[in-house]
Amino acid sequence: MATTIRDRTLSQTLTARLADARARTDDLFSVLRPGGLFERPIPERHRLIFYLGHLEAFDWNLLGRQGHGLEPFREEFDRLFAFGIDPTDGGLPNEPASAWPSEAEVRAYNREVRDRVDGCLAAVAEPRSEQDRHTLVSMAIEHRLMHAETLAYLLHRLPYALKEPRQDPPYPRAVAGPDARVLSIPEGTATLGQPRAADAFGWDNEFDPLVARVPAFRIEEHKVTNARYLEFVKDGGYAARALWTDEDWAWKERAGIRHPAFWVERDGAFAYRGMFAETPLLPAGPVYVSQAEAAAFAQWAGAWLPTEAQFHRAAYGTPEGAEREYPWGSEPPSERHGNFDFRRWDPTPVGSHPDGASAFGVSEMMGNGWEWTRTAFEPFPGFRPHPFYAGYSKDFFDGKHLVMKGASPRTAACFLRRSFRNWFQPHYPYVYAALRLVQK
Ligand code: AVJ
Ligand code: FE
Repeated sequence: MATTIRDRTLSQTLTARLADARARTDDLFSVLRPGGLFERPIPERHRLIFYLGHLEAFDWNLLGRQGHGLEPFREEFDRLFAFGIDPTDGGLPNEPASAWPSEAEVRAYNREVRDRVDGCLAAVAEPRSEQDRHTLVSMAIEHRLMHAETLAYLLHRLPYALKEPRQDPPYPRAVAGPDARVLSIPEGTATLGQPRAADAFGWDNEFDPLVARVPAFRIEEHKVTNARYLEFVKDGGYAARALWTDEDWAWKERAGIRHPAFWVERDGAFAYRGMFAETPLLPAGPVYVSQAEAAAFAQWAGAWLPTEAQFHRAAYGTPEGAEREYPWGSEPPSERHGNFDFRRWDPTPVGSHPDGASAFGVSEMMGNGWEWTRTAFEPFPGFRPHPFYAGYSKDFFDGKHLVMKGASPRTAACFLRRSFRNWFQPHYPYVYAALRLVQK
């Protein structure tokens, strides 16, 4: 087939999506007041200044240098800002703020990078196939949007005085309080992953498709709420050795954890640590916890966390056997389907989006908090590290990371595709991650 000029310039859609993603992350940094940029709000992560450089360095290393073979103009920054950190062994970074370049230097690098990356996007004659360019730019967009969420976890931990406050819209509408309904899911299949043939984008861990046979099981209609988790806390869940694995107990003891990281103890009661203000604990809100805490709660409740395949079956399966694209069907995700795509900073009461329910009636599987599974993050059969970014998944197939599915209020809509997989280590309590129970 003849190659036209049109084929060889990047599609308007991708260019517009990259511009949107940049606006999204620029807006996040504009939340910071002076001084905030050099803070390290989460001990296991870099100072925020790293992320300011990282988003552009990633695009430049990927599109400019790898994709287009361009020469570096500030190589030490390309390296300094190339990769984040995720220590699982308790060893924490401790370099001083003064070890980092100034904000002005990083912003100057960023401006230069954007100019050069935009030049690559506009290039008509370029060294890569149309398909490769699509993949490269999709990676840049999705990488940036993932950081729009992980940066929100970081900003969440900053003192309020270092942030310009923003306002969430009012809750969607009053709904009946969540009853603890348990739904029966009949035996059936669940397709994890996606086929390579599709011209749709996917990260390396989404291939090849894996069709799982899932025996019948029972799952709760709603995510576990703060009110219910409070019963666990009051019942001494954090002091009950038998509810925790050896590793989880050791971590919890070492870190002195006695309640979720999103709760603050005030005179013997708990308040919620919201993004921009402390508020009363929302009883019907989903509780956000680490996987270790989620697993201990499930033990206490005499239940399990779902497997990745059970989550899929409950979310996308139908009584007729066909699998859906989204829990609610094939309509593109919108506001009525759940709390996702940056519309809010904080969660809504569970059950606020009845239009997002799955065919089996499971509520809000997309949005309002990721959901922990008990499945270790591992490759599907046929996995190949992506040549453009070989470490994206492979470095985390270590038995020390667990799969999360769904979405949070700060998850971009593109990650609601069925095959998308997220993961974190079980001792990282800062993620917008909730849980839902499966009966034993
Ligand atoms: C897929 C969210 C686990 O933040 O560690 C960002 C995404 N990888 N830059 C992470 C990622 C490299 C990743 N998660
Ligand atoms: Fe990154």
